[in-house]
Amino acid sequence: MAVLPILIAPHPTLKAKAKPVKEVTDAVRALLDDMLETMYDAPGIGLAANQVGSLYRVLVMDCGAREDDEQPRPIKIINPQITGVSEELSSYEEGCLSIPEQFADVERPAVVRIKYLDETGKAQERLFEGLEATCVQHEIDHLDGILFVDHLSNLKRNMLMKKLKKLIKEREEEGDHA
Ligand code: GNR
Ligand code: NI
Repeated sequence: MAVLPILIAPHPTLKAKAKPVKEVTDAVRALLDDMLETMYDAPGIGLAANQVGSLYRVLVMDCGAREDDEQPRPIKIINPQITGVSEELSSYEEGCLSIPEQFADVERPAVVRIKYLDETGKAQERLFEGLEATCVQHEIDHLDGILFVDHLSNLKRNMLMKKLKKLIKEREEEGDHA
């Protein structure tokens, strides 16, 4: 297992479409484990392959314990397909590890049905609701080269990307002096 570097926008791999996994091999399982370790280290609640420079159609997430059990709930998802969306929408203030320290409200279907392969290669289909619905749609967007800021007006997106550019520049300057 390893913590992988996370790509920061703008980066061409974050704009690329990830390709379906043909066979769930040990290499795919190793990537999923590294992605979970990277996600927990960040920390974040989801991570898509594009963010660590891979173009396999895989994502991981863990939206945390429900009720009072504190157990981690890692989910590994291969070749996800959205097979249904609710008419009801839900708005959530989203962030992204590839767009650090920037946040904005994004509206998406409140409930989605996702068909995918698990890490054993077995087909699964289940509903995602609440934060999990927001997160899985955010991650599937990544696999299609889409970032949460792409759901905003041009004005808002340009503002966030400008703030991000400034943040990265400041971080680089701090690095130089350290
Ligand atoms: O850690 C994350 N938090 C988050 C909050 C609201 C909506 C989506 C997310 S996903 C994000 C991690 C990330 O960038 N995944 O791609
Ligand atoms: Ni993200």
